[in-house]
Order: sequence, then C-alpha cells, then structure tokens
Amino acid sequence: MTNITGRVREAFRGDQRVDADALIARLDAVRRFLTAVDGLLPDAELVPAHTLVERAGTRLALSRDHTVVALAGATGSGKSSLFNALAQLELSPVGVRRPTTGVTHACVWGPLEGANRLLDWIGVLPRHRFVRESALDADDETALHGLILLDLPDFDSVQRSHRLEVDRLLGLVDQVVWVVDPQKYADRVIHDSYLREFHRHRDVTVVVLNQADRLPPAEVPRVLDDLRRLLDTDGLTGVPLLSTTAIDPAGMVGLRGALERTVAERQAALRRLAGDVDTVVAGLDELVGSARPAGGPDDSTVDGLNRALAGAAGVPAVTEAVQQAYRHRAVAATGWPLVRGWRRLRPDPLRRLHLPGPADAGADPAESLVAATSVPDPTAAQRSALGLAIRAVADRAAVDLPAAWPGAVTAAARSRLGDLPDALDRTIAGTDLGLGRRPLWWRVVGGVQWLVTLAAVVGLGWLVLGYALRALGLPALDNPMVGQVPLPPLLLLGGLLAGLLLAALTRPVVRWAARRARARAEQRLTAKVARVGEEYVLTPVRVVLGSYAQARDALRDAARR
Ligand SMILES: Nc1nc2c(ncn2[C@@H]2O[C@H](COP(=O)(O)OP(=O)(O)O)[C@@H](O)[C@H]2O)c(=O)[nH]1
Ligand SMILES: [Mg+2]
Repeated sequence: MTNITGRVREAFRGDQRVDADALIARLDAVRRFLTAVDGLLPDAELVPAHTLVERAGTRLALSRDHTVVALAGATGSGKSSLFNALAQLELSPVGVRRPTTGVTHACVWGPLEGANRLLDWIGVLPRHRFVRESALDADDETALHGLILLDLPDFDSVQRSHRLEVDRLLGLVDQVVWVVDPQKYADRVIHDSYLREFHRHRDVTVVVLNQADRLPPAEVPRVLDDLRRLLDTDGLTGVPLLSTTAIDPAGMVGLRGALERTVAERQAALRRLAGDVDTVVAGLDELVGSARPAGGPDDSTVDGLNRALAGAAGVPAVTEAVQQAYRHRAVAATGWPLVRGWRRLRPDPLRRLHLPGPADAGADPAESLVAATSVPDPTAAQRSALGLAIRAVADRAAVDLPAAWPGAVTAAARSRLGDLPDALDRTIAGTDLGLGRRPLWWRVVGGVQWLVTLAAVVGLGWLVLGYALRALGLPALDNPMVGQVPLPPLLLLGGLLAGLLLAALTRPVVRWAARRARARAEQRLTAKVARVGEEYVLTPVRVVLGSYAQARDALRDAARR
C-alpha cells in the first residue's frame, strides 16, 4: 500500500541542497537588516525576523547530526499509530503505553547525547522521550540513526493550549509529515491554516494519506490524485505524497523509506531554515523598495530649508542691524568732528542685539559662543515656515522610499528640532559679522576731517585774536593774503565748507559700503546657518537613508538562495 510518485522521488533526490555556509551568510544578512532598521521600523513588523535569527542560531548550534521530524495532523488521522508503528513501541521492553493526546512525545534513533539538548530546546519533557535502537534490532534501525520523531498534539484539538503547542513545534522542527485520512483529507482547516502556510517549506514537507486500508484499493490512486490537486492549490506542488497503513507493517514501507532518505541526506534542518529565511524575506519585502533612493533632498529643497532657518534665526534682523551699525560707525568715524560726539551718544544697533560691537573685535570667541543674543524670537510665521521646510526636506528625501520609511525620515528630520533655537542663536553669536576692523578709508577721511576742522579753528582763532587786539588798541596782526583774500577767513570758511563737502561726498559711499557689509554678513550668517541645518536636520535624515540602503542590500543578500 505504498505510493511514491515520480515527482516525490525527484524531490527526495535532494537536487536542492542547501549549503550550510550559504545559509549562515543569509542569516547574517537578516541580522544586518535588523541592525540597520533598529528603531526605525515598527517592531511588530520585525518579530518574525528576530525569531528566525534567534531560532536558527540555536538550531545550527545544536546537533546537526539529528533530524527532527514531526507527525502533524487532525484528531484521529493516525499520528500516534504511525509513531508507534515506526518506533515499534509496543515491542519496547519498557512497555510504554500509547502516548496521550495533548503531550508531545519523542522517539530518538541512536545516541541520546546531542539529541537531549535538542529536545530540551524543542521542549519535550524527558519522561516523554524514548530511545529506539536497542542492541536487538540495531541492524534494522541504523538507516534511521539520527532521527528524532515527534508525535504532535492534534492541531484541531478543542483545547487551545494543544493548538498553541502544535504551532510552536511546527516552527522548530526540521521536517513535517502531515498525516491525513480518507475522510478528512480535504478539510479546510488543514489546507487553509497549515499546509498553505508551509508553501515555502515544500522541501521539508511530506504528506501521507493514512488509513489507506479503509479505502477499496482501486480508490486509493483517485484519492491521492484529488489530494495532490488540493496540495497544488496550497502551493505545495511536488511535495512527497504517499499512502500509509499504520496497522500493517507493509503499509509503512514508503514512509519509512522517505524518513530514511531524509535522515541520510542530513539536509532537512538546513532546508527548513532556508525556507524560514525565504518566508521572512518575503514578509519583509514590502519594507524595502526596488529603486535605489537618492542620497538626500535636492538642492532647491535644501535652499528652502536654509532660508527658513535663516528666517527663524533672525538673520534678516541681524543683517539689517549690521547695515545700520556700519553706517553708524562709519559716520562716527568719518563725519564732521563736531557731529561725531553727538553720534557716539546714540546706541550702536548691533549692541542692541547683544552682538559684538567694535570693542569686542578681539574678544574671546568662546565667550561669544556662550553669550546668547537678543535677536528677536522667531515669529509664529517663521516657526511654521521652518516646520514646513523641514517637512519638505523629509518628503523629498523619502520620495522613493516604501511606505514604512517616510515616517522614520520625518522623525529623523525633526529629531533635533528642540535643539535648533539654541544652536542657531549660538551660531549667530559666534559668527564674525565682518565689522571688527575699521577700514583704512574711514581713518583717512576722519583725518582729513580733523585737518579741515583744525584749519577752520585756526582761522577762527586768528580772526578772534585780530579783533581782540584791535579792540584793545594793540598793534594788529599781519593778515597774510592768498591772492585777493586774507588767509584767516579763508581758513575758517574754507575749512567749514571743505568739512561739509567731504561729509556730503562721503555719505553715498558709506551707504554703498553699508550695503556691502550687510551682504557680506548675510553670506557669512547664511553659510553658518546652513551648517546648523546640515548638522541638525540633514545629517539625521542622511543617517536614515543610509540605514535604508543598508537594509535594502542586506535583504537582497538574504533573498539570494
Ligand atoms: N484501519 C486503520 N486504522 C487506523 C490507522 N491508523 C490509525 N488507525 C486508528 O485510528 C484511530 C486514531 O488513531 P490515532 O493514532 O490515535 O490518531 P491520532 O489522533 O492522529 O493520534 C485509532 O483507533 C487507530 O487504531 C490505519 O492506518 N488503518
Ligand atoms: Mg495521537
């Protein structure tokens, strides 16, 4: 009563050998994926991958000389009968009774050491473990040497704990033999809830139609064909399908042979884990896309960010103050000396913002870093513009990323938002606004102003002295003549006029130079603010994009069979 189809033999030939090193490399790739996405993707999505890495690591570290095969199926399909028949427990000297439902029993062919650690990990209690292969039948059983056969609880048990136990064990064993019977082989539960879920584990799946003796012999092939058709719809095309009769040793030959081949190949554990990697990779597939994402947002989005940062940092207010301060200081240095004193009484526009004034030119830069400025706080509009610009950076950076990632990119872009105001303020305070040195031409013009003023004062003094001498009837001074004009009034009027003229001529130059000073300060501030944007917004975004690229590469490596 044994039926092994051609396709079964093909599958048993082991043409899909799994190389242990290649499997370990794939598992490493899954591990790399998990490291790359740690903290970036929802943990719930990563549970299967974490479970796989943990399980696979343990399974590979435990005995690879043993193959754990589970008999799984519905109540009454004959799992325990097959288990007993294979283990020949009724012949066992210890006289073991049939295993009770709800508890997993194990039978080990061959030495227990190695097997025991594996069974500890699988969670079969020592009192539910049996050892086959006594001295008596050693020759018969050598072909199964290394097999650990498990009789699982019924997956359709009314007791939830049994079902959970089945699910747990199905995740750990190396191969599953699904036992169905002629009455219930088409039941939806086994196909929808179990067999279909195992379609990536075709290499380690065997299906047996037990109780074949209950069918008229001519019916068996028809039922097997029908079952094969169902398995095809489950995605289990090509899995070994055989019929068994647990109550007749002749009806066990096919299954026994299949198990012997599985044990001989010593591939089941590796194939099972390879199938697990396939399943996990398929589940993670939608977390990474096919397109390689750009390294970050485009230049115009970054420019937008920098503009918004500059606005929030008060750069326009500072540059305006720089322009005013330049004029203030230039006029104070080059203006008509009598006006200068009055100019100096007015406050310096930069000092009002607590930014370095002329006296601070040589100040310790560290001190200016600590000092916060009094640049006005950003307005609500500036704050929301900054929020939008950061959002735009995240959106642009995440544009090619699959749905799970934009959230992580946005979170990264905003991750240091709270530190931004201080960082911007420190940057503004630490920026050399270019007003430290007094230009040479100020000093030249200032000197000329002093000279012409001096001339006017000398002229005035001369005239006053002349009048005084005349009033006192003393001998008059000689008034040197310049052409037709006497020198003292020429000095007075000429000095005054020259001073006013020089002031008038200097004025547009000061205005032009103030605009230039403003442009220079703006350039320096913008560059510094852009560096803050780079550090506080763009770098965290790039880190996430880098993690994405790593995750994507890792998953591609993990997918490679
Ligand atoms: N005729 C026949 N009866 C079987 C066969 N296998 C199991 N049985 C019977 O089916 C019933 C259920 O078997 P059991 O091994 O307890 O099924 P389990 O619930 O899957 O463990 C028992 O009465 C067995 O004797 C078989 O191949 N042929
Ligand atoms: Mg049973």
